[in-house]
Amino acid sequence: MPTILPGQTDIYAITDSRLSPGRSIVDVATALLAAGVRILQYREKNLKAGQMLEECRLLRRMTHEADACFIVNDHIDIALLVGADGVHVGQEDLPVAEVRGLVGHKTLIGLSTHSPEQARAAAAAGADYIGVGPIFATQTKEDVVAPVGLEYLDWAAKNSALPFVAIGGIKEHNIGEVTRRGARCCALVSELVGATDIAAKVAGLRRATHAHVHTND
Ligand code: TZP
Ligand code: MG
Repeated sequence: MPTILPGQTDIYAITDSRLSPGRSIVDVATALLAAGVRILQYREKNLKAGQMLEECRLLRRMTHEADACFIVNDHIDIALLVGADGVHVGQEDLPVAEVRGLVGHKTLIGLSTHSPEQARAAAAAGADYIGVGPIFATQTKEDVVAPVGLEYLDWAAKNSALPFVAIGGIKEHNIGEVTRRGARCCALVSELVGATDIAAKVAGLRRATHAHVHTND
C-alpha cells in the first residue's frame, strides 16, 4: 500500500459531490485516477455516515488498484473502517496527538494550517504533512479563513519541517505561480471535480506546473 506524501506527487485531488453534479463519485474518481492522480482525499460535508462509508469502501478499492494514496477528511472512524492511508483534519477538529492515538503510526495525518505558528505546532504534534492555505479566495469551503495569500506559501517553501500541499483557489491559470514559489504539490477541488473533461484538466494543470518548473531550472 503506497503512502505517498505531498512532495512526492504534484496533484492532490479532493472530492466534493456538490461540485460535480450529474456524475457519481466513482465516475469522478475513475477519471482522476486514470489521469494519473496519486493522492485522492474524500471530503464530503453533507452526506450521511452510511453513504460516506459505502463510497469510501469503493474509493479504497479503486485507489488500491491504481496504486494511489487514499485520505479521508474529518471522519477518523470511516478512515479506520475502510483502511485508508490517511486522515486529514483542520484546526478545529480533534487534535493531532489525539488522532494519532486513534489511528496509530501507519496512518498518515494531514493538518490544515494557515500560519507559520500553526505549521510549527503541526510538526511538534506529529502530523505527517500540512495543508498550506487558502492561497487564493475560494467558494468551496464554507467556513474558510481569509486567504493567506502567497506570503505564507513563501514561508512554507523555505521553512516547513513537514511536506506540504498548497490549497485554496488553485486553478490552471495560477498553479504555475504556486509551483514557482516552491509548492511541489497542489490540492484542488472545484477546478478538478468540476471540470467537464477531467483528463484534459489534469494534463493542463501538469503543463502549467512543469512550464514553471522548467523556467526555473
Ligand atoms: N481548505 C482550504 S481551502 C479549501 C479547503 C478544503 C477549498 C479549496 O477548494 P478549491 O475549489 O480548490 O478552491
Ligand atoms: Mg475538518
